[in-house]
Amino acid sequence: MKGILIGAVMAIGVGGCNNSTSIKTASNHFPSDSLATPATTALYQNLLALQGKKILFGHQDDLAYGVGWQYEKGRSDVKEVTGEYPALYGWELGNLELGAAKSLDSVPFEAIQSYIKEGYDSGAVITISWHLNNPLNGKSAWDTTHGSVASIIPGGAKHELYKTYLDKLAIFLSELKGSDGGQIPVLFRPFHEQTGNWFWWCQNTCTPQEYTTLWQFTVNYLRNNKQLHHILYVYNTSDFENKAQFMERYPGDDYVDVISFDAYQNEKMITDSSNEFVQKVDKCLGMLKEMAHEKNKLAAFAETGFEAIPKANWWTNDLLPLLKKHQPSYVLVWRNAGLMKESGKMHYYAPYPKQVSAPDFVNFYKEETIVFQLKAKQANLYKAN
Ligand code: BMA
Repeated sequence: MKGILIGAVMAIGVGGCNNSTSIKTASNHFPSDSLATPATTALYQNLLALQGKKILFGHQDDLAYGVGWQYEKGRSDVKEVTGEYPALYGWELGNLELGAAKSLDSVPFEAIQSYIKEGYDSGAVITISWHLNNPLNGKSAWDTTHGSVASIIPGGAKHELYKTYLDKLAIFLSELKGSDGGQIPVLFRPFHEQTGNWFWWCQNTCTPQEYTTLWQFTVNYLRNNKQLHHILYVYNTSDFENKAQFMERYPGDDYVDVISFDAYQNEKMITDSSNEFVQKVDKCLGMLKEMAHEKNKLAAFAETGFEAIPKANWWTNDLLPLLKKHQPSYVLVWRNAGLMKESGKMHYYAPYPKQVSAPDFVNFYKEETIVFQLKAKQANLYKAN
């Protein structure tokens, strides 16, 4: 077992005797789901073995659209700049719970399913977010009505309605099959950024007990009632002050595989003498690494970016040193929506050809420690080692 894993890991250039401890450790650890499929277990263990050495680069909605284009087969802004696709694809399921044909970002769910298959077939990793509507009142994910979470946990007035949301999610997830016929493992990141105050599941609308009850109920329902065993669960906060705050709503090791947070750069965070984003993320990634190590979980920088990337060297000056120092398992930048009609603003987080940060992104891409699609494929992430 150990030998083959070394082979897989060496294929992307991180083998050698120094790694034997972490490789052995990784194959001794299992996903939180004791019935996880072999491919899901392999993915978890392979990512654990790579943690501390390689960082997968991910992009939200990468294959569906980019700046100035939509639904053109084979296109990807990341590929058009670097020559390669990302190693990780993020997809968003908001509106699935309503039985809609398209996501809240207007991507047809059938298309998302085939993009997920395409990503998996190419050896990349899939992660899913869900800005689901508030079952309490039918408003969006950004509604912050107090008591929303309380209303959907067992005993709550909207519990049965919430179960219908999960039923739809379960169908979508169960239909994810690769060309090899196997269920496609997904990193599912529900109820994200809960230390913030902008979603109906955030800390200002529910107690820690209600949040963990919702999380555990959700996982148990998908795992036990729906028999879905191809899911790795991603616990996620926004930026945080200390470990106690990060862990306040942690639902338990049996319900979580990846611990992560989201943080974005903006112009106001940069002055001549300081960079608030770098300082903040340095602190959070450092704490995250320690907690992941203590728990034998994966650590991830689940969402980041600088909207419209106005800083030409953002990739190698701001982001890369943070990644190299703290070595999370993966990093994902948000979607390339382009011009937003409502705000008139450009909304994108990966460069496109000729974008001001494109040359720097190529330098980032060339970094030995950063993984795009080809290195992910060589690592054979879904095969037991
Ligand atoms: C936000 C923005 C929104 C989008 C949402 C869910 O950060 O990108 O436009 O609807 O994520 O994907």
